[in-house]
Amino acid sequence: MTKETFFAIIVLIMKKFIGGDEIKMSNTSMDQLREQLDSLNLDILKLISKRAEIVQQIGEIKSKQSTRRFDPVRERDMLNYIIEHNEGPFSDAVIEHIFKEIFKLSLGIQEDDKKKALLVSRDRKETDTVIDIKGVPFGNGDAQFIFGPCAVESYDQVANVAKSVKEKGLKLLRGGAYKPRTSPYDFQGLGLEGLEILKRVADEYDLAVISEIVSPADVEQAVDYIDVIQIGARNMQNFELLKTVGETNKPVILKRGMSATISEFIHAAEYIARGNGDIILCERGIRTYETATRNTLDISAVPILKQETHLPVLVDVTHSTGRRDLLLPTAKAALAIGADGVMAEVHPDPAVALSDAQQQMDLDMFDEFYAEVNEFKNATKQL
Ligand SMILES: [Mn+2]
Repeated sequence: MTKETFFAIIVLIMKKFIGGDEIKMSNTSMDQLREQLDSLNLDILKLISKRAEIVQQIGEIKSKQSTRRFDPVRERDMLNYIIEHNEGPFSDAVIEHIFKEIFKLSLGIQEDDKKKALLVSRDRKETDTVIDIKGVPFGNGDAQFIFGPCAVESYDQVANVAKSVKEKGLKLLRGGAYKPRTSPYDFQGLGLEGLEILKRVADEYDLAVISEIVSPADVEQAVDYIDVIQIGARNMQNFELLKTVGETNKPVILKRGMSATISEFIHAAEYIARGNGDIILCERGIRTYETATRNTLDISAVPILKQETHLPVLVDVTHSTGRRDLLLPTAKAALAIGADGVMAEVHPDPAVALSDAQQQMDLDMFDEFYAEVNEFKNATKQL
C-alpha cells in the first residue's frame, strides 16, 4: 500500500464516521433557513416601520384635537386583541412584553416631536431673540453688563453704585428687595421699600433695574417698580411663579437652579415662554463636590443653551464663584465662550453688607474690574 492510498482510505473512514455528506447537506438547509430568517426580519422591520408611521399620523390628529397622546385604555385593548390571537410558541406574557416595547417606542417618536416644538428651542425659532431693556438690546451679539448690590439696604447705598454704573456708560442695575436666604434668621430684604428705592434711583440716574421676585402675589405690584424680573436659582422650578411672570410683559432673567440639569432649566423657561417670550437664561453655577468655589461655574452650559434655545444667556460670576479673585477670569471666560452678558455684585462697603459680604466688589475694585473686562470685550470683538 502506498502512502497516498493509505491516506485516501483514512479520509474515507473519517467521512463515514463523521458523516461529511450529511454535514454538507445540513449546511445547505441551514443556509436556506438563515435566508428565510433574514427575509422575515426585513418583513418585521417593514411592518414596525409602517406601524410607526400610522402611530405618527394618529399623534398628529390627537395634537390637533389636543387630546393626550398616551391612551392606556386603548393600549390594553390592543394587547388583549393580540393575545386572543396568540397560538404560540411564545407565552402570552412574552408576546405582551414584545408588543408593549413596540408601543412604548412608537410613543417615543411622538415625544421627540413634542420636544422639537418647545417654544424656547432653536428648532422652533432659528434667529436669536434680542430683548429690549429700556433701550438696551440684550442678545444682539454685543455683550451687556449688569452690576449692583446683592440686596437693597438703603437709598444711599444703591445710589452710590448707580452713580458708578452710570459713569461707565452702563444702564443696567441690579439689586435685591426680596432675598430668599438659606436661613430664615438672615436678612430677608426690604421688600416693597426696597422696590421703591430701586425705582427712585432708576429714575434719577436713568437706569433700568433688575430685581428678584419670590412670590406670585408680589408680581403684579413689582412690575410698577422694576424693568426686569429676576427668578432666583431657588425658585427655578416654582412653577406657579414662572406662570405668573409669564403673564407679565416684563423681561425675565431666569437663573439656573443649583442642582438643575440643562434640560430642566430649558423646561422651566418654557413655562414662562408660554405667555412671555422675553427670557434671559442665567448660568450661576451648580452644586458639585468642589468646595474651592461657592458653586461650580458650568461654563459649557453657555454654548449648549445657545445651541438648544434662541434665548440670550447671561453669566453670574459672583454667585457661581463666591470669590472676588475669580470674578475677572470667569467674566473673561464668559465673554470668550459667547455669553450675551455678565452679571456681578457691587457694594459701596462690602464688609458691612447685609448679604454676600464675602463676594461683592467695592467701588474701586469695580472700576478696575470693569476697565479690564471691557478692554477684553473690545479686544475679542475685533477677532
Ligand atoms: Mn447675592
